[in-house]
Amino acid sequence: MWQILILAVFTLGIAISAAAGESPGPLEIRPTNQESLEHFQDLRFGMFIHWGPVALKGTEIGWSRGKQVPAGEYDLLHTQFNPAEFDAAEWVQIAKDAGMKYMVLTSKHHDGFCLWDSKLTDYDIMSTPFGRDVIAELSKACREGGIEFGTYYSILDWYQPDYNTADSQGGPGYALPQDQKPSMDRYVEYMYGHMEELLGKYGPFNVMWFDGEWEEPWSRERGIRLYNHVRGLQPDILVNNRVGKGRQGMEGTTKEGYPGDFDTPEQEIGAFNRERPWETCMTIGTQWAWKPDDNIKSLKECLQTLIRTAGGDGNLLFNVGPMPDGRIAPEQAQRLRDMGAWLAKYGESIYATRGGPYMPGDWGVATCKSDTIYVHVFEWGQDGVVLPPLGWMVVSARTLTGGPVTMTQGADAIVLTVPEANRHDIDTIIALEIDGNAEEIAPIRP
Ligand code: JFZ
Repeated sequence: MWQILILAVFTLGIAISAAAGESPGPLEIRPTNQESLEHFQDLRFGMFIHWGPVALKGTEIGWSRGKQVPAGEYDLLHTQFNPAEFDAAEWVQIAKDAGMKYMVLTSKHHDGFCLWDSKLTDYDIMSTPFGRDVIAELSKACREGGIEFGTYYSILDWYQPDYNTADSQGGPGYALPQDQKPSMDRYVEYMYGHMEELLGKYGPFNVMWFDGEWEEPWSRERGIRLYNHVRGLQPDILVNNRVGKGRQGMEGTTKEGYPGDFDTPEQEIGAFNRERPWETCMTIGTQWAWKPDDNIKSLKECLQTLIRTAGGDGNLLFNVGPMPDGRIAPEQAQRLRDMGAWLAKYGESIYATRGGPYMPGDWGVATCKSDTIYVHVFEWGQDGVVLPPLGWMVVSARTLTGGPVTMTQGADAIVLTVPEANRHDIDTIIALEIDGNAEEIAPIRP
């Protein structure tokens, strides 16, 4: 009995100190919600959106502040931001037409501007001539349209004077009162307040996608606490690895002992990895935010990026930067619809598949689902595609993309050929049915 009493007092003590925001005891990272993670992996393809008043300038979001656009000018762009053509249902429709299953919007980028009605700052969408809550409208449209919704949130904030770094420039007229020193603790409270607003008013989200963790004021401890805090607000949410200090380089893998449910390679396709979930984020053009006359990737590059990502067992978060008038540029929307038209035909070889068992190469990639392996061929060899044996019998072979396939299987190799007339410039897909579970075959290097 007395043990229970001691335990109760002890637990209460922890609860009180945690509620008071005191530094808690040992820093344990809450375990990942596996169900959420597996569901997320099945989605495979999402829309990333970088947007804010900077679209008026056509320069990069956050990074152009104090560079191409003087900070004083950048920080006042919101006073002219009036994207009258913004239609959340239209964005959701474009995502759906593209075959995307989720959406992640910048709620706050490095420039500190908030795209929702925040009670904690005036530097938000309600202080623009537009005056409509973008996160409210988009989260609602996503819910109605069957698209999962999450937000990007930058930890670093070059606007808030409390975010205390050498890079912090503060906004004009937003300096701290004379008697106040910048306080990272106070800034963290502000961020926690934002998490409560975002998840409380617009949630649930599928993902909280953090960024801007690399500067000096952020620490391993602060990252773990923020991860646990967000998971406490919504236990089934996923949080990317940029919440903590464990992300390594542009390949975006995570160091042992740091928080984050998935890795975040940026502007490159992640390496084949079935142990650790990952999501590549990549721009459709050359900039995250809207850039007039930007070079848009070809349909072939867009689709092969998605297929290569799936073949490595990752997700693709593909970015568009809407225009200052609120519309997604017609040429970007069209490219996305063309991707969707391909997915409408061949989506079974992408959604809810796992990468492998054949590892990616110049020849192409493989994806698989239960007893089927989808061989995606990009480049044909002299003798067709020559693959190592699987340890299982191939029961049947057919193309998804049309025409016959010839298959021979022996002790050393499986050889696949498709007549030249039936090969496709973007992807020729051959489905192999085997007499076992392809998802359980250890990766094979062709
Ligand atoms: C980050 C952001 O800075 C970028 O604007 C975008 O939101 C992307 C998804 O994530 O990307 C980075 C981060 C750091 C560097 C470059 C890009 N860096 O340090 O050079």
